[in-house]
Amino acid sequence: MGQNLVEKLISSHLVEGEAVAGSQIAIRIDQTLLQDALGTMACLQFEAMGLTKPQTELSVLYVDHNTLQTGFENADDHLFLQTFCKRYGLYFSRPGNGICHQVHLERFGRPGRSLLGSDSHTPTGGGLGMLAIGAGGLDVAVAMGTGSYRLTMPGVIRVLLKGRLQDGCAAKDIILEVLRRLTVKGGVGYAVEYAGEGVETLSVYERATITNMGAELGATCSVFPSDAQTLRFLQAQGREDQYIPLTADEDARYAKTIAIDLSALEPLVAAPHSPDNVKPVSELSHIKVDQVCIGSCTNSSYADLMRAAHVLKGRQIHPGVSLTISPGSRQVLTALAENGALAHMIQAGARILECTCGPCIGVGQAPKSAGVSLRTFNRNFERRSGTADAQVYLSSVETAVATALRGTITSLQDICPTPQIDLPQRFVVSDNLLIYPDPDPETEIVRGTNIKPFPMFEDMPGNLQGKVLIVTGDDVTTDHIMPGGADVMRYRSNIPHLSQFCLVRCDPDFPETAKKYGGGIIVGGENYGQGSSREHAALAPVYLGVRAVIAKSFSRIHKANLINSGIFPLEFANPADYNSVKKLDDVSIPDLLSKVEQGLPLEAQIGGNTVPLKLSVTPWEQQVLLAGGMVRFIKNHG
Ligand code: MIC
Ligand code: SF4
Repeated sequence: MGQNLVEKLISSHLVEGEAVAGSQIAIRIDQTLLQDALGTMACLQFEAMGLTKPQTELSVLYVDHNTLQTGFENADDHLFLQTFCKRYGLYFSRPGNGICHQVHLERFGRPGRSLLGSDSHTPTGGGLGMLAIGAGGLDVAVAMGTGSYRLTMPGVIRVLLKGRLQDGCAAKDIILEVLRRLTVKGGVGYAVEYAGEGVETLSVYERATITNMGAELGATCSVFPSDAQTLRFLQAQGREDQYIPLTADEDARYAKTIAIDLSALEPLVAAPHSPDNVKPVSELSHIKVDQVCIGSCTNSSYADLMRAAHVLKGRQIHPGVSLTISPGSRQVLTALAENGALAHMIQAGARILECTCGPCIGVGQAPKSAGVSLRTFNRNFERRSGTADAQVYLSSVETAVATALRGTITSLQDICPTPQIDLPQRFVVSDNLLIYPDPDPETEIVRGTNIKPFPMFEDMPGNLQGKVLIVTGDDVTTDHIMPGGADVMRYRSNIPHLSQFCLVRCDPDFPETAKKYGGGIIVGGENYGQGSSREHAALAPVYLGVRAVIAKSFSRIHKANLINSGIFPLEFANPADYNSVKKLDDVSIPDLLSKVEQGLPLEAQIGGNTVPLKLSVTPWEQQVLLAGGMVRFIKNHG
């Protein structure tokens, strides 16, 4: 029997286990990606685990999230990261060089290679035929130090693309259609593989938009074949020698297949407050928009911004709209500056921002009160923009630029034909904001006062007792658990301070309640912890004394982060029991540790009821939990 592309990529990296869906495997990691918002903590953990040398082909650390520098904290973190890279031999991408996923695609992405990144949108690399997976910073630190990563072999969903996109439609509409059909939970436990004749009509940039937002499906990764489009992209980057063709076998099998006729797609948007709340643009044309933001790791490539510039040329944005454009990388910005496209944007009234995440993570450009913002980003979770009552819609660049001109949600078909953009034969490749590895073990790592050592937590008690500190609803995101935004993000290397913001978006009293009762447990609904890979959403709760979360189900990355932090991710054996739990109920889980060790059934007493629980973890994860988290585990076992 033949193999699908995901199976091929995994088999060629397998170091433990069998590439059969559901089984526990370990894979070799060729490349790692860290970004500043998770990287500082990951570096502290790398040191705390006693690791000393990257075992990967290449490891890169990007400064792209925390670049606002409203105080000394971010700049201190940058220096810490730069000196860490120097000491241990990592590439360091300086602030201003661009958003990690865009720069990685341009400079390091390579078909057939594996990449583990401490950012949930690392699967962007799948657009280049990579096995690219997102994880928490700690998992990336371990992969960097040991060269391998453990995961559950995903099942594979095939998305068969037929036909070709019509005028006004874009790659973003393809992934929005997939989200509409599968929802934000639909990819959990799966990888998504794109196939069919429609694939060859999509450039690497368009493919990367699609694989990027596979994160919103909860999928382990998404991947496209490596073909003539891949070669063309690598040529433009001066890296054609790294091309290899990759495709699934004809008789490959899939867990399921969904087919999308590209010719029948219409422009779509994700309405507030979830990327799967997808609606046709045609239904929303009455909505007046205050702000349009073009950028983020989903839609800030050369092709995206050139299309925007062509449409803006000689036109003026609507007086009621503020249009921001954040180029994905310095390479993109340089190309736009050189060919004059930047001038068209500026003259049309666009506000040009730095090549960083910026508004996507609530760092600047918060909309006005109850403002409507249409963004080419990947997440529109409530409050993520920085304005509590803002209404954020997600769309393609085509729809965004048309909307900026009209002032209401508009399809580009109503303004002009979609401009066709060709890649330059060769981009101007300049790596002068990339510091190449040149390890020097004598380098002093400079730690600013905001950088607190990685906290080592207390031993897990044999019997877990306490209060239910909060009961959340379904689909709670890590943005709820540990908010982004400039005010909070600059404390990413300071868990004690950060813990004061923990879960305040669900319950402003959460940190106080946790302190008052000396910790306790969190109760969650379905898909608890979806979204970002930030392990701070586990480290802050554990700092506040939370040692178990009981939920109906968990998202993949957050569950791994809980385990790494020594928090038990327990599930209701009967999801209906969730309904009877109330805030401040007494909870006890007697003999938790010994029962887990002996594989005995688990149950909790919650508010006088007996509630059967499940712990679905691998034998390795069980050991990590029993050791009190990954840092202790690695320290003890090497
Ligand atoms: C995000 O988009 O939410 C982030 C900020 O890039 C996160 C990473 C982080 O929280 O540091 C992600 O996607 O994993
Ligand atoms: Fe940055 Fe936004 Fe992409 Fe996260 S989703 S990496 S914040 S641009």
